[in-house]
Amino acid sequence: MRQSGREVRGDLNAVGLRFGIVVSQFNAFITDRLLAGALDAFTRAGADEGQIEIVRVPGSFEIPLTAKKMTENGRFDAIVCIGCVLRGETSHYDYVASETARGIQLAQLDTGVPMVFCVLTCDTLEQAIDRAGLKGGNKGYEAGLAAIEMARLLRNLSPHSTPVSASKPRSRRR
Ligand code: INI
Repeated sequence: MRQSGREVRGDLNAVGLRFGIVVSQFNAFITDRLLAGALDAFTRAGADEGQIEIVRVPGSFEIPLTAKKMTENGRFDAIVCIGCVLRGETSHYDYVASETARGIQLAQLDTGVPMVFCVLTCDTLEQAIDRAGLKGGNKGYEAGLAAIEMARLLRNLSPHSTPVSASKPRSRRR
């Protein structure tokens, strides 16, 4: 399809970017694997250890406040929020899952720092295992890539930057 105008996007180059990762210790069996996935994405994209800070919180509910606090001194280009909420017998799950999601969204809107939502919300442990790279894909890896892309995108959107992936002029179709 013919496009007009400039296209701005983020690439997947992590060189020179700084990342925060907030990890819930609740369901650590799952969240540790999501963390490993995110770190794998950063490393493959060219980041080294010095560009990444990992902060551990008790449960998913504590992620939003911590992520927001981490933005205060402008150290991070993006933050990955890692948790795993498993449905139990009561409505506790609903409160933790929805408030965590809402809090993370509010935190990124308030601060302008991209916060990637990597909080699994699953009915069973097996569903979480399937998403934490033990059998198939790892949502932590996907979250790492999303953090890199969003960090780059926001840099390219800033008023004084030259977009790295602005569309090349296309020849006119007749
Ligand atoms: N925290 C989680 O990250 N996952 C859960 O499944 C969970 N459940 O089921 O209770 C959970 N609860 C703890 C919560 O996140 C807070 O740490 C706690 O309520 C203290 O504020």
